[in-house]
Amino acid sequence: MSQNEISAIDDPVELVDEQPDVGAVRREVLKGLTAATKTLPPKLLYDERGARLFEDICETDAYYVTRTELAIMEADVSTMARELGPHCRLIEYGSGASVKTRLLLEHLDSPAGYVPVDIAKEQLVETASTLSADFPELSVTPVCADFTSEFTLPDEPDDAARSVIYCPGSTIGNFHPPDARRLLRHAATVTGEDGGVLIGVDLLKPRDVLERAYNDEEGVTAAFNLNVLDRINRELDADFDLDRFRHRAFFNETDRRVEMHLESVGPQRVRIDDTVVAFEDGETIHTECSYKYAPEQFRALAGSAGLEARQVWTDPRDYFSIHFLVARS
Ligand code: AVJ
Repeated sequence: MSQNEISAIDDPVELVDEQPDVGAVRREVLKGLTAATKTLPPKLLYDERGARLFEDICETDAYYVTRTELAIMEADVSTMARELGPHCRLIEYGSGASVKTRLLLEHLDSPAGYVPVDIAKEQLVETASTLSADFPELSVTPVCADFTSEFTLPDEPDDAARSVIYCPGSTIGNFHPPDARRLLRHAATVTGEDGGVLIGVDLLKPRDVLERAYNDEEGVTAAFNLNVLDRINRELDADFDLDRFRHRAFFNETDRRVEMHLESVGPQRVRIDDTVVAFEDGETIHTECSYKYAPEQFRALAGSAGLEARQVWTDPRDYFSIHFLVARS
């Protein structure tokens, strides 16, 4: 799926480029759209435009997630930095704009490197260059990859006391619990006995708050969701009519997740390369799950991956949580 090459970009940072190529995207799109229940993997939402739209979502009034997590970071970053300890190498899964990471990096004692991993290449390169300029002492090694499949991490530098995987934003919520467990177990093997996982997890809360957050009045989330069809039109040879799909997001209480779908307006046929996909009126493409946890549920999930919480931080409303997980003794 990937060409593993190291290319010099803007002077100080070197990109490890394992971004899935168009062939990999095509395979995932066709697999998802020809299945009995149509789905697209949420990672496909993050092309260049999608990554920018997600940043806009974070600015909406309704989307409490980013704002709440940032407030927890602001309140507790010193304690977090102390837990992570001196000479810690930080590996971030789904780094995006790295806003919260800045706060952490500012408070860490002599960090031994920062490895942002993200699938959205343009945003990754730009963020890594800016961070590298703002933290001149810090070695920044961006890796463009799909962290749900095999990818290469740079070796731990000799002066690193430990590696910690940072996974903020409730990115873990995009995974069905068995996949989340696998990801956590893999993270535990990457960081080993001395390392850890600092992870943001969105919490269960009243339905109206959740549904508002994924149906903002400005329509940014709708644009973000619909962009995946536009991206498929642009990157593959496809003819989705964006006016004939509608954004739908709702809380599925049984499965404790917010679901995002694209609903067909009327019956229609869409062509992707040589494949024709038929939609019934009202049929949907399921584009995202965003699981919400009770703190003890997440604790149990981490436990089943061999990790235990050394510390958990929340906000006063208990909307969001940040867990520092270490290998279970
Ligand atoms: C970045 C995956 C955490 O699930 O809340 C925001 C993505 N989707 N609005 C989330 C998202 C719709 C977001 N994550």
